[in-house]
Amino acid sequence: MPLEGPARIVSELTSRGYNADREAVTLIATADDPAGVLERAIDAAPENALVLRTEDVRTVLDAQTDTQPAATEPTSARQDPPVSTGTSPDASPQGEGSTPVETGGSPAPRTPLDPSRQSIDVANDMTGQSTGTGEYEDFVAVFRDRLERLGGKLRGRVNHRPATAIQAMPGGGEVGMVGLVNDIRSTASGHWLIELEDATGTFPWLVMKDRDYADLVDELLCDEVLAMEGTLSDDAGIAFVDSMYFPDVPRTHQPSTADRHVQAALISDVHVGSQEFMHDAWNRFTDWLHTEDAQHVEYLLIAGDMVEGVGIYPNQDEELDIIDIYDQYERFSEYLKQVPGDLEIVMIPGNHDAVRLAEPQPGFDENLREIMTAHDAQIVSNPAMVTVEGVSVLMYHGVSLDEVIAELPAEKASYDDPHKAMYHLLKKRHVAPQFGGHTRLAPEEKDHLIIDEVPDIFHTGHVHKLGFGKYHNVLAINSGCWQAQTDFQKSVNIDPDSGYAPIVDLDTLEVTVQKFA
Ligand code: D5M
Ligand code: FE
Ligand code: ZN
Repeated sequence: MPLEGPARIVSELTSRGYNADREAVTLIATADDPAGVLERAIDAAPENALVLRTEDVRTVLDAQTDTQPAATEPTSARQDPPVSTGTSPDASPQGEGSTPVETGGSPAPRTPLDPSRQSIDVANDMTGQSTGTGEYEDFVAVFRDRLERLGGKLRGRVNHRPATAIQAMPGGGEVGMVGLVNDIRSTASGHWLIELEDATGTFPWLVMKDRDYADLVDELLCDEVLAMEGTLSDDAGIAFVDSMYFPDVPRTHQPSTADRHVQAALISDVHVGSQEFMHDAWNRFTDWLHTEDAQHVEYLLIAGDMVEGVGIYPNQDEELDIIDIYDQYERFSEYLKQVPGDLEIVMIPGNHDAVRLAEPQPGFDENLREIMTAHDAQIVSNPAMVTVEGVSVLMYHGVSLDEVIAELPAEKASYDDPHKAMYHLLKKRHVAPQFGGHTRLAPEEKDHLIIDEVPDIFHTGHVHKLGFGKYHNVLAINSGCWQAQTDFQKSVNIDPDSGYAPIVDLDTLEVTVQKFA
């Protein structure tokens, strides 16, 4: 049985019912005869063992050294490349393995990480904190909270009054208001009528088509919070907009960075269980993580859609490789085991995962966590603010991006430039401003979808396109996927970016992209 690369070794062990110590895998991978060592280590392992231990492998390697006096180097320091390149029909959990991982001049394995230097803090995980009952009052409460908190970022910038006070003012004066966008309509003469709502009532604002702010109207979404200033008409029935203000990220935002050279891999949309899941690319990715090239990658952040799920879209079952949702998570967990054990992993759910669809989505329940215990990943809500060595990363799956892309003109937001759609969410300081379209929102006492603190990195997925860029110094990354084009995506011309891993330097916020497909 030819074996090449740690990922293949993990897969082989898994298919025989073993988990393995990370170091055990490295030792096997760097041995002269990985397949033989693996066989003998399994023989050496205690009967009924669930985990293949480093000691088991060492026993085998020591025995070998005894009979081969020429091998004087300590085994763990040996950097001989594993040489086999063949294929193995049962090497991966998928039961295939026909694409050999590149072995030409195999890179050296990485050295174990120092866990005392790693740190992760989660600020706003709402798992277990859901208060909403779906009643009308909850909707009122969540919008009141949104207006209060996002309005708070605007009230110091305009001389504002409540809608009812404006309604009572005489015509002709200057006026300001902070409110939620309730309605956007074009008038017969091509101007724009925007109705703002606050806790007291509504007031109509007119943006003239040839004024400065007219080119911002096409990026407004219902239910976002903004402020307007302008002049009341003579009859005081309407205000003419002179300026518009968004909660936005200050241009002066200075991101925090890690104080050592350390990297995070930001991925999403693994879609295990789909016939289109790209296991070969995943195997190459996890093999790479075991190499010296990936020595500085100490974190793996996964922004939702771990599995393909069931019943997500009509006729989705025709493209399922695994039809049981729990079996999908079991398989996902096997793939996750291929990731070096000393990487810290954080995961949030997406719309294909087995949690409620409405956002915010709590982290996986106990049953699912039980399935995914092997790696001790941190499982948090969608969205969540995760601080990695001082760098705050807002993780959000990204369902609202479909809506932003559908509503805004192509030059402002498109599938080809998903990060530009993310810029608008940052500007609105809300991950899912528009209520009631594709994006399902769960009413809660508090609006968990507000971007309260400015993140240093904003990480989303969902649209299966890779794109990144900076908005007011915030790094926005949409991370592609591990699923090839589905029939649906073909029918609507979505050409996914599959098998890429964007890697962020946490000390500089520079991005490099590794391609595995
Ligand atoms: O989403 C992947 C992307 O494809 C995202 O932009 C939504 C879109 N998509 C995929 N399938 C459908 C169907 N059936 N209807 C509407 N939009 C779809 P993902 O969450 O991975 O499915
Ligand atoms: Fe997805
Ligand atoms: Zn999705």
